[in-house]
Amino acid sequence: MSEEKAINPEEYGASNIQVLEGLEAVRKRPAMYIGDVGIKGLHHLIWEVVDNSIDEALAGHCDTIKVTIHEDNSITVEDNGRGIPTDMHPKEKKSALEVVLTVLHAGGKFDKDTYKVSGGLHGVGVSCVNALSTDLKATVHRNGVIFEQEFKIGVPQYPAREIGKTDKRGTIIHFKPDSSIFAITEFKYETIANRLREMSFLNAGIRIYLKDLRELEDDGSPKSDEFYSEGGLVEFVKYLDETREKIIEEPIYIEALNQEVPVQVAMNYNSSYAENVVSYVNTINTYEGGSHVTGFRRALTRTLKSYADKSGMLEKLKIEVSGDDFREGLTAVISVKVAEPQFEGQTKTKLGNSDVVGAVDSAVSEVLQIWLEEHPREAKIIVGKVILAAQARHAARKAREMVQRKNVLGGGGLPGKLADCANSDPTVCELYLVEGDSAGGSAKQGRDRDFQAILPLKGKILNVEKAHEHKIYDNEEIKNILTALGVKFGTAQDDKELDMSGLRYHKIIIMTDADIDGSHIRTLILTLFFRYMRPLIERGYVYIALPPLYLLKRGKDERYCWTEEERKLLTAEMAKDGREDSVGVQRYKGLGEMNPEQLWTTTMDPNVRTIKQVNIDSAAEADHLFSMLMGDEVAPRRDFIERNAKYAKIDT
Ligand code: 0RA
Repeated sequence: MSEEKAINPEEYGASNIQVLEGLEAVRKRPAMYIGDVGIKGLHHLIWEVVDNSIDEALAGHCDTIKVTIHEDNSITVEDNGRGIPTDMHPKEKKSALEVVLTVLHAGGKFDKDTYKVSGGLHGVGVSCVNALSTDLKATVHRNGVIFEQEFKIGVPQYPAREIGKTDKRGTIIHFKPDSSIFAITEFKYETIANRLREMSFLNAGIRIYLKDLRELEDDGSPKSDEFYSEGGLVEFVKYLDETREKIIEEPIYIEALNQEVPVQVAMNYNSSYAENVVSYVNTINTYEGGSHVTGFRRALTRTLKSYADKSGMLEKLKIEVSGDDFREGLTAVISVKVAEPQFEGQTKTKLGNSDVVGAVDSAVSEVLQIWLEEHPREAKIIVGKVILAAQARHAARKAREMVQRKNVLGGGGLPGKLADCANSDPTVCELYLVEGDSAGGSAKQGRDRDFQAILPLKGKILNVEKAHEHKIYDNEEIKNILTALGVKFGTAQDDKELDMSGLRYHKIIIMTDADIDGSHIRTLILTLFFRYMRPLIERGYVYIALPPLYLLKRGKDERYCWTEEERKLLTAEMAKDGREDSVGVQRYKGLGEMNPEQLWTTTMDPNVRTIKQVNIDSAAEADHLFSMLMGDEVAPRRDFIERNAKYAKIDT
């Protein structure tokens, strides 16, 4: 933070020292309030404001929220709620509006009837957003009057003032994040869209609009979306499984709202092998699960097991059915509301409150048991699927044991195709997964042998989205990846757990050709990591290499470009005398067209390369994307590729 941007107490008046100290604290240690000052923290500002509008909607006073990204990367959030109260606050001697916007945690103080449930992870209130914005303007339509008040880095520029009459109701917050606080100030449309979509599923009946004035469609209108869900979690499950083949027509819906811990669950089974349980506490995605997920699993296993036992279907089965078997091909969304959530775990996204286990367990058991009895045909299909899962798990364990034993007996044998690095410290070592033997050869010659290892991959690896686990042990390329990495699947306690104790590289870099095949192979590899080695993605170990798309040449002047835009700019720059045709263009279609030295200088040299870290922003959205890109249904995939063609061009 620069000196002149600090809050100046003299300008502000001594009576406000306390308020000032609060806002100053936010500016001094923003990460304590919003998590970080990177891209996540930046977007957190929007969630904070939208959460307030959602709370207003949950209290039954608002049904529409509009979010606008302006050209200057400022944001407007507008709702049609009651409007933040504007009357004078007796103790503070200023309007309630000003208090809400300047006093930490003041947000809900005026309204004891509604208890804030939409946010909660940070739940710091709009005053934080205000403190971290160079400019914020609040406009309130309330009781027939329009009020406004403006702030700079949280400091009011004037008391709330009346500016006109209105027949509308609602609150409009416009803010511009402070670039001296945030490392990045560019908002990402997809990140916002994904969160708002999620919000609309989690809060059925609220209409949320998103508009991006930075980006115009071909017809000149701004890029926009509308998110609205009538069916809530049931529709969420349908959305997640859009491209999967469902084995039950309609998702099962469970709700128990009139209790200490309100519980909502929607679930369905599909013909895939993956378990996809997405969980929320107060609409915050709990990636690491926790007590609500434990309660759900317990109830599911116990209730289905008891039904299956009674049905006699398990009698012929020679092997034990395990908890995992009840979750193969399961897609579920769990949403609970907890008054004082305790968040634990590495990323503080694991619910700790132990009383929630029982609340979810009893709600799910009770409703699921009745559902099974009322739907004998569907129940039979589910139990049949569980039996197949148990058998396949048995086969997978055998195959896994065989492969993993062979690896040990073969002297820990690394794959013959792996060109390993000299260094044995995993924290500095990198593994390049390279498409094709010829590019693999160039990479082997071009690399820094000390810490860079190369594993060439031949052709397309198995699509793990559509194959059961035991199949992956038949696949040479996948086996090579696993042995090179040094990871194992399955521990004594848990068939699904990833044993990373032998992990040999902390950077795993996927390097494929810049064409359709290349992007397909990249997606296949990512799917393997997403389904079987997700902790590696979560820890930030997985990257995508970005080889250049073009080489421009004019005499001795050679430059690489990564985007079409860059190519145009550089071509113009290189042809200063105006003759652009004097600049030679080579379009790289494959990595193989680059010699070892070129590959090193453009794509592998840590000092100059750009590599893209793969992260799981929203597990639910990532799952939807993976299933869509790898699933059977062609239409949504084509749709997606077309929608994202602009971005795909840069990447592929
Ligand atoms: C405090 C009290 C009341 C509403 C709000 C805050 C409120 C805050 C925000 C923030 C964004 N949109 C909002 N809408 C409402 C209730 C006041 C009453 O009783 O009328």
